[in-house]
Amino acid sequence: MDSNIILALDVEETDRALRIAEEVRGYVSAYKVGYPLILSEGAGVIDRVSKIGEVIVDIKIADIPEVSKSIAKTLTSHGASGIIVQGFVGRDVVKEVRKVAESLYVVAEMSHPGNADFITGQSEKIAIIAKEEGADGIVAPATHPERIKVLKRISGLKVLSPGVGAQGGSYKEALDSGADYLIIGRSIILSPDPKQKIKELLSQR
Ligand code: OMP
Repeated sequence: MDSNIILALDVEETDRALRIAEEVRGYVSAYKVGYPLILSEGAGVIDRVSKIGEVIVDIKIADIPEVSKSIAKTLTSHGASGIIVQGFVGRDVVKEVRKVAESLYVVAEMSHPGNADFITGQSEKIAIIAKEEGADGIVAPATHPERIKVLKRISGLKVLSPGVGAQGGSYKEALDSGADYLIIGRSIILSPDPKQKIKELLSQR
């Protein structure tokens, strides 16, 4: 099935992650694996999830360029087909990670309220850097759909948008504002029937 949902596998146990991933196989475009799972179970969990479907690894890389590149290389060797890097750390970091990531996504603006403390004022600059450095997409918030529109126009890149459901954002509004993919975790994972929940979301398209 053609799906625009990226499932955030924010759980701490491999068995649970694999069970959910199998359950919704074919109904999501990719799985996002991040700190909760990798820190609990090790990077080998990326290899295991990647046998079920495409994996975007999200540890929001934000180190100096050389270290960031090394981290991205290791994640790619474990089967990450996409990698998320923080944009606020600057162009040189994005450039280095680009060299080793299959697909690269740059966080331009975040979905939580604290984003406004530092990132909001810089996000348009980050979107331009993402475009100029050849990223495949940016991350922009479904909690502020109007920002999806602006950041997509500025970058011309695909937008991956988190914040639907548990954080208050709307699937339909994010989509209508230009999001290409919706990154969704809790409202699917904690649902009694994750596959049904995904079907309900997709039916709003
Ligand atoms: P739920 O709020 O449970 O749907 O999860 C959202 C997912 O998107 C989590 O895995 C977050 O780490 C991620 N995320 C955000 O929530 N906000 C952001 O600004 C960026 C991300 C991300 O980069 O994926």
